[in-house]
Amino acid sequence: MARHLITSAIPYINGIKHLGNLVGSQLPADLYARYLRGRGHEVLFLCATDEHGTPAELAAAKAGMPVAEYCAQMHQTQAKIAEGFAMSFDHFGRSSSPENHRLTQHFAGKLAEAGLIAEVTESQVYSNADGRFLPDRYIEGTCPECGYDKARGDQCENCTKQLDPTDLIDPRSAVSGSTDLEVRETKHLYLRQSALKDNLDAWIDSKTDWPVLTTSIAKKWLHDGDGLRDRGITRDLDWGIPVRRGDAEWPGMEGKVFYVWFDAPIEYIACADEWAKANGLDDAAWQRWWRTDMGADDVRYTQFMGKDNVPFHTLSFPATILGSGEPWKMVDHLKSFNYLNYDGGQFSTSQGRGIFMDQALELLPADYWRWWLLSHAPESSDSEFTWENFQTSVNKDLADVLGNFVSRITKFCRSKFGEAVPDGGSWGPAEHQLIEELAARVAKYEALMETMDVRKSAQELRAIWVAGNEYLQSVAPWTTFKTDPAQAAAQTRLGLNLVRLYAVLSAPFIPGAAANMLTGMHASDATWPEDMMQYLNALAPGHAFTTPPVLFAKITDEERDSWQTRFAGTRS
Ligand code: B3M
Ligand code: ZN
Repeated sequence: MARHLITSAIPYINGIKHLGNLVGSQLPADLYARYLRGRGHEVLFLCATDEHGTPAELAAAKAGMPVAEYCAQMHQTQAKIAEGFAMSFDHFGRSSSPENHRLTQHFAGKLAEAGLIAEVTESQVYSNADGRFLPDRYIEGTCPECGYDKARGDQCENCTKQLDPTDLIDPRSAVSGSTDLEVRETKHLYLRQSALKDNLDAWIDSKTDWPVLTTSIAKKWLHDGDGLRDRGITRDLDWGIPVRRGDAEWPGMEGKVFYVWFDAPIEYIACADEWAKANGLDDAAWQRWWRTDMGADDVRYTQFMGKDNVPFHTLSFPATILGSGEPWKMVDHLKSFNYLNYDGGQFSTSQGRGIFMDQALELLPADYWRWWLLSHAPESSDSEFTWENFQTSVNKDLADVLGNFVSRITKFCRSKFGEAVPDGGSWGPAEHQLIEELAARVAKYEALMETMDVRKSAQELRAIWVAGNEYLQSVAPWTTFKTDPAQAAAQTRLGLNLVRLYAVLSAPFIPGAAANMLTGMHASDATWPEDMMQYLNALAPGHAFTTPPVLFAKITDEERDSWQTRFAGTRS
């Protein structure tokens, strides 16, 4: 048994996330957490809302609410939707928590002690029309790197380049659209990341098992000219974590807050502290996950995120941790994702294009979405959601293959033997061949899940379902029954045991259906299979079950067409 710390990129508070956000972070993280728990490992799976910075301020202003109130409300909303998608977080925290305030100020203090903070008087864009400085998302313009014309002041969404507002070409205020901008002086703190370049380089080089997508982005920004230039970690904003040096005031920085990307990853740590407090545990309980001097040395830490978040996790956050000189756990594996596109274009929060998490749950239960998203995860390249593809995948994989298998075997048993595992007969070559095939496939499935090959894992799981279906089709207990009821009983016994096996193996992908299958089989023991022969004998003759209701309804062509039309435009 090992200990696994898992974090998902923490979603911005500024609205409900779309399915593209979900598949790039929370969902695969949940898949991995559920799998590892299923294998008997100790898991701490954390996520939170990312509540500071300009996105929060702008969204609250749009909603006409005080920002603290907006965040509290939106946190509840996001927590509820995450629950709807069956996210098995051990804690869903808030980056605005007192724990994160304390820890962020602590890190700033340590970095200052180490000489890694510079106080810089810099030129910042000031909007005369708005009467304020325009940091980050308060300003938009053209990306100097790739020419994208809706780049934000903090990052270009198109090419992932981290930006400063003054880098933008043809800048305009995101608040008023005004181009009456001027550059004024203001004092800010800079994290001297460049001083840590060699450390970071060596650290990234040591991560030989990282996906190419992760290392290539990290290396690109590390070596690409100004990739690792020192970055401002404070802002002229009202909402955020006040700039302090540990417990002490920071002279000259009154009224300023830390930059959201400085405090957001620190929330991964603070969230563990929140988790401990929420569960009445002491500091040692969370520090054993995060402090290598408190036992976190044997923790394996995996992060999940979309590719645009990679630079912050491979450079900025590690710079914060390394620079502190303290024994904090650093990430072991960083799984990143490309983008999911929507029906010929991009999912877009700002434009309301695509399907959002709340809308998805209004149409169908979480398992339908989880299965499609994970089996089409944008791993090696961007992938695309189309309603046709979604319909095909749900109807074939979930309804025809898995759902049909479960319903066929349980209904057949009920009609011929009653709702209990039947006795009699014995297993012959067909059964032994199936059991052998399953043992080999499950081993492959495990290997793919260990390495977080999400799509391939889904394919293997599907092949495991197909194997059972093909077995049932070829031995046809309904035909056998006419001539040899004892043999049909043996075949049915294996089929019923397969339902339990499928429930346990499928739970990381489709936890809802898996739970229904286990309940139907009255199976209280959901431990992972070790010995396949033994496992498929676990539900012994006489063991009662209840024929489960239909697991997955097919999506009709009418439904598909009406949804496609309904989601063709943009959300207001
Ligand atoms: N909130 C960006 C996002 O939601 C950002 C991630 C923070 S991870 C520390 O995509
Ligand atoms: Zn760009």
